[in-house]
Amino acid sequence: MSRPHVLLTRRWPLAVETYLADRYALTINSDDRPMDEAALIEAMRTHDAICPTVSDTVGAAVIEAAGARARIIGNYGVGYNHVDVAACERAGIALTNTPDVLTDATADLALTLILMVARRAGEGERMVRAGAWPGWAPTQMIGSELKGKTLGLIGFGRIAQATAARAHHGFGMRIVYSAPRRQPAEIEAAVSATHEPSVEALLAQADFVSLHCPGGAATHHLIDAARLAIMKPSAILINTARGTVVDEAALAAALAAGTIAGAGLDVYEAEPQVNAALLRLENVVLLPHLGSATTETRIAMGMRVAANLEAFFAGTAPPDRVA
Ligand code: 8YV
Repeated sequence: MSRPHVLLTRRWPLAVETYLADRYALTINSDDRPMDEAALIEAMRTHDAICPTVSDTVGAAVIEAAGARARIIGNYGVGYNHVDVAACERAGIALTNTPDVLTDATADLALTLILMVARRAGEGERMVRAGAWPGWAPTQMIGSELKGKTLGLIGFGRIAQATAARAHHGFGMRIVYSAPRRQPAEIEAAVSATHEPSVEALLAQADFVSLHCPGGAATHHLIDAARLAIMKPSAILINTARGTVVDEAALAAALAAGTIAGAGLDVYEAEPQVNAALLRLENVVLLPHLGSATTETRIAMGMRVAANLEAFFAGTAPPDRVA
């Protein structure tokens, strides 16, 4: 039997590319630039599996392309809001993701942002690099401490729980979360978390708010002008989830007006574009979607896709099937 044809829409870590090339007829988009719709449709017709990333839009036109040969979409990433799940279901195409393996890296990045914003690290680094540091002063660039502060988590899945563990056990923060589903008592107890059913009530009490819900229609602009207005003027908003969860224009206005004190963002509404008003503000730290960007995690993500493909082509259930 000929080997299944597999497409990677971007360059992956070499170790994973080599692993896949040993097992499949592998096509790699060596340009390493997002493929357009026409290229993705053509790939659906010529491959048995396509493996996209968050930088690809895999909509119904791609999934339901006439003459599609692909039977599985092995997404490289845990979030799959860039793939039309309903179209996969209609077309009977399997969709898999890569949970677990990026939990620690993403939680580490949430803490990186919390600390950077709280201690004004981006602002300080810009000042030093600009040659504008006048020297140490008792009142210079004063930030805030984490100990005893309340971290409000929106969403309480794997990444939120790992963020809570770091914040609670490492930094002495109090944990409150809001999520559609309350977690079992032992999961709450592990980080002394309190469940707060109302997002508004959570926003009103949190010193730091960190977003850990999925993207997509259900969470679009969950944080909007009205909800930003409920937050404390000293509060800091962190987003390592999906850019669409926050109304970026409303956030920029809230940061400029002092409605909240600061923000740390790793994700944006229209990546790689960043709202121009945010770029002008000092009290926001802006990272280029680095959540899972460690050597260990990016290899593990690729191997997780490989495990899903292997199961699928062996005729068994892929472990991470989401549609
Ligand atoms: C990935 C992410 O790098 O996995 C996710 O959902 O947001 C990132 O950590 C990206 O999605 C890869 O497709």
